[in-house]
Order: sequence, then structure tokens, then C-alpha cells
Amino acid sequence: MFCFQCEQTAGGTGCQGRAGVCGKKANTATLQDELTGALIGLARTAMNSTPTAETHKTVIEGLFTTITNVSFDDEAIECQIAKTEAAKQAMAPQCSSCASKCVRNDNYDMQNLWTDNEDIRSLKSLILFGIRGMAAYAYHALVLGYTDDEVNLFFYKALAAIGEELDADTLLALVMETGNVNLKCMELLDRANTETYGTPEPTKVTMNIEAGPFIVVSGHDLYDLHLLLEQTKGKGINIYTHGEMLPAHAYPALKAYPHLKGNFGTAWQNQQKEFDGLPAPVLFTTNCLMPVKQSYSDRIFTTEVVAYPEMVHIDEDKDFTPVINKALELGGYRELHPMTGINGGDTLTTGFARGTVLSVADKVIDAVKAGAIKHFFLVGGCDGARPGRNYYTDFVKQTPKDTIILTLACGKYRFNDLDLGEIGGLPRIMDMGQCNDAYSAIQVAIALAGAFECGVNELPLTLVLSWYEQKAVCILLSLLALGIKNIYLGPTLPAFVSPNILNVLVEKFGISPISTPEADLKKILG
Ligand code: FSO
Ligand code: SF4
Repeated sequence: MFCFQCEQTAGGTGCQGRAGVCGKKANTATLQDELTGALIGLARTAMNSTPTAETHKTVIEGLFTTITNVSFDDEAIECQIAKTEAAKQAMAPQCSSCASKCVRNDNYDMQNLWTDNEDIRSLKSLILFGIRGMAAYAYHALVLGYTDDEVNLFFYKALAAIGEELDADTLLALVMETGNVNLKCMELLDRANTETYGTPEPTKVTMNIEAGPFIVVSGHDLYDLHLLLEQTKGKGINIYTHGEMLPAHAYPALKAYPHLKGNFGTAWQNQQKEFDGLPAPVLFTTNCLMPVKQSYSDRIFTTEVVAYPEMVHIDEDKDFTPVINKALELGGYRELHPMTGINGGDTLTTGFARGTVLSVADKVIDAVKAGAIKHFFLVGGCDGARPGRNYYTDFVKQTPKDTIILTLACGKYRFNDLDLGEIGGLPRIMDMGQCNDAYSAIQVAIALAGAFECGVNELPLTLVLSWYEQKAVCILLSLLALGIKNIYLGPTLPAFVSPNILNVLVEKFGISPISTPEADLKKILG
């Protein structure tokens, strides 16, 4: 196997041998490559044909399947490969019986990519990993009935390009296009979420778990959470979010359910410890699922493209009865179970998406003009297991009192239980939502730049990002496509970015690796 798509890749260079650091086995990695190769074959066919809504769905699901910590299940991946082949066959039925093969629609052997010139491999990896992340967002929008043909058709263009011999300049342009299209995709998901569930409102969320049966819901998919809330109504079962599902509490149509009680635990990488002995089932709607430990293996349920061998998978009919029955059988804690975040706080506040922040834009602008707010930091992205990620906790703790910290995605669990006080009635830490709510952060930055009549790069705003998997890749590409400069990135730089391509990113965009909170803060604040 060879895989270097995430931040924890072995030795900082690539996972090889029998299994990856994430627990993905060699055979699974090979099947994921086969699936990607088949998706390139499908894209090649689609470029000269008319893909349907069903074809788009197949591509979106296929790409989403290959994101880190989504599918560990060979059978599910084989099924996805068969689906991809069938979609191709539907577009070009003559291909399979053609006597004079033109190879134009053939699947691609991913070994060609992994063994290519390192700069070409690097650029193509940025595109491939970027569209994998984007596919997850397209999926969440699609289940709510939102889709965009510019986004859909770009998947084919990008996939087909990975199978072509293209020069670095052409690929670099496509890397930027990936960022631009992902911005559209995040906007689509923002629209899907807010039109369906309302504009997020600032909401305090407890980490304490009440006595009685409960279900923990992890991942990003609000639609799955909604369906589960409906199906558990009046059953005496409470629902707790986990990881990236925390911002769901802020959506009016979801917080209206009285049995949506609070948030269980912290970021994804702590799940093996936090789920040990859990008297409740956990439903995974997306990443990040870790290899399941024996001690809680009877209580993990998956849905969508998330899959793990032997765990019960809830199909598209979305009948959550097995999860509900498991919650009733396990019965939950006998009495209130106190839990805290990593800094000891037991309350998390979320819901500062663009709607809320822009509604107090005047207040924010006045505070900046009066000198009460000196600087904004966007400290966001993924969490992960590396010890170096303490940087983000220390960084936030050390920010001066006249600065605001905007945050999003699961990296916030490093500091979202801290109370850093307020500036003019606004909390100093504002959680804008999930990783895809980077769209909200971008909208706020653009609005502030408009109010101060300057460019986004001239604002007193610095982005300090943490990355782990492929959604972070597509978000980074969107920020670069917008021309945002001087981003701090950590905890390490992606293994798939070659030294030459890194030079391009540093020269064009001033990307810096994080160093120490002290040194970086000194550099930023002068
Ligand atoms: Fe985190 Fe996992 Fe949202 Fe990622 S839970 S790491 S960027 O999946 O998607 O922030
Ligand atoms: Fe390794 Fe990450 Fe790939 Fe898993 S997803 S095999 S940890 S590089």
C-alpha cells in the first residue's frame, strides 16, 4: 500500500506495508486506489457523454468513501467500485463489447500517480485530496436536496486531469480552480443547512450527560441528526452530539428538539478512550471513525459511506431502530455523569456563524475603530493525536485580551472549554461551526474588508490553521484561491507537497509553518 493523504502519515512521508497509521489495512488501501482509478475511468467517459444526477451521486459517494477515517470496510468499497463500473456502463454501453478498444474510457492505475515525478504527483495530490474533501460537502448538501452542476461537473474534470499527462502550470491552475469550486460547494452546503434548519444562534452546550438512555451522534451530517431526533421523539432517549456535530445545537430547527441535550466528549482522536465503557450507542455519519475497540464494538453504528467491518450499517432507508434499541438496552448512566473539555470547562458555546457575526458587524467595526479589538485570529481546522497540537491551546491562551479568536472544525476542542472573557459583550472565542463553515469565516472577512475599505490581507486578521485530513485540503485551496496570504499552517506540512511546490506556495501566498506560540504571536502582532 501507499498512502500519504493525511497529516499523521507514517514518518511524515507515507504509510506503507501492512497498515496505515489510521488503521487502514493494505488491502483496503489497494481497493481505495482501485475505486479512485475507476472514478477516473468514469470521469473520462463522462467528459464525452451526459452524466446524470445518479452519475454525480456515484462520483460524490466514491470520493467521500476514500477520505481518511471514513471506510475501513473492503466489502463496502468493492460495492462502490461495482456501482462506479455500472455508472460507466450506463453512459457508454458499447464500451464493454467494443472490438477495437480506444482505451479512452479506461480506468486508471493509481501506481502511475504514486510513482510520478514528485512535483506532478504533488499537484495532482492537491487536486485529488481537495476533491475528496469537497465531495463530502457536496454529499451533505445533496441529502438536503441541494446540488450544483458547476460543482458536479468539476469532479469529472479534476478526476480526468489526474489521469492525463499535464504540465505543472496547467495543474497549478487546476489546483486553484479546485479551491474556487470548493468555495461554491461550501456556499451550497451553507445554503442547504441554513435554509433547512435556520440561521445558527449563539448557544451554550453542556458536556454533562443526564441519567437515562442516550445516543451519541458523531460526524458532520445534520440531516442524519435530524432524522434521528425525529425517530427518538417521545421515546425517553436523549441525544448528544460528538466531535464535528457540536454546531448542530445552534440551528433553530434542531435545537427545538428538547431531547437534543448536550455534547459528549472532545475531539475525534480521543474516542477510543472516551467510548470505552460507554453505556450508549454511537452513530457515525462521517469521519472521523477510528479502529473500533472490543470494549465498545457492540455499540458503534455507521451510516452514509462510513463503514467498518462487522458494525451495523444503517442504509439509505434511514431506519435507526437498531441504534434506538441499543440505547434502550444499555440504559445510559444511572445518574448525572459530569464530563469536561481538555482544559476542565464543562460548557461549550457555538453558533457564531456569519448570520450572528454579521448581525453585530457595526459593534465589531466600532470596537476595532475604538481600539478595543486590536486583532482577529482564525484558529481553526482539524484536531489530531500529535503532541505538537498543544500549540493551538497555548496560542489561544497567550493571545492578548484585546483580540478575538474565531474558530471552526474539530481543532477547537483544544480550547473551546476556556472562558477568555468578552469584549463589548462579544465572547473572545467565537465558534463559527464545522469545517465547512469556513465559508462563514470567509464571508465575515469579506464584509469586514468592505467596511474598512481594504483588502482581506490588509485586515488585522491572521489565520492559524491546523490540518489533518482532506477537507482541510480543499478549504486551504479555497483560501489560497481567494488570494489570502500569510496563513500559518501546522502541526506539520503535508507530506504530499514537494519542496518545489512548497516554494511556490510560500512565494505566492506567504504560507508559514507554525513555530512556537510566542514567536508566531510576536511576528503577527509586531
Ligand atoms: Fe475534524 Fe475529522 Fe471537520 Fe475533518 S472531525 S478532522 S477537517 O473530519 O472534517 O474537522
Ligand atoms: Fe496513512 Fe493517513 Fe493514509 Fe491512513 S489516511 S493510510 S494514516 S496517510
